[in-house]
Amino acid sequence: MSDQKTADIQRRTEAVKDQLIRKGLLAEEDVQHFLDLAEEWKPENGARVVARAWTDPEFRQRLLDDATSACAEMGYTGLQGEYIVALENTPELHNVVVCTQCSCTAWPVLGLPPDWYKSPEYRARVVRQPRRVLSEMGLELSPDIGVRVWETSAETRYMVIPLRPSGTEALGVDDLSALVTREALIGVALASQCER
Ligand SMILES: [Co+2]
Repeated sequence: MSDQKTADIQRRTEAVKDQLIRKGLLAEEDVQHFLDLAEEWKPENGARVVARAWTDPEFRQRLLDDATSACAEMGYTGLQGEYIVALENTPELHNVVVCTQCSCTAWPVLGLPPDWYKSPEYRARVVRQPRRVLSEMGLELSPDIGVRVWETSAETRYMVIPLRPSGTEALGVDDLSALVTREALIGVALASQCER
């Protein structure tokens, strides 16, 4: 590392974009198209998938069999969602997702990756010390619950189906989906009744 001052991300991004456009490798419309698409990629989509799986057993089965198609059925498809696999938490097993290489997520249902997910620390440590990392992130799992870490990649994008919280039997899909955060979809949190 040099101690040379580095411009902030915004300025660096603009500089790279300007160069790509100047060299004819990128058009301004491409950037706008991507930004428009990115508006549609959000964890609220994954939350709706989960809420439906909690309330519709046939959909849940389709999601477990072929999450790509089940998500597409709800309109959540496209770039970085070409092969989605849903991982169901159970009272005995908790799933957590990482991309150790970079920062892959299933964009249509999880949105773009949050900063902590991209951090070298999370990527390296969650593989070796999943319980400890989860605990540091506020999720204490009882020792009798197994933890499975899944390496997502450019080809396979995972989403976690968290356990439905108890006491939510009377809630409809809208209220249920409000319990599911991006963190729960990655597996570093539970679906809770106090979030969002
Ligand atoms: Co990646």
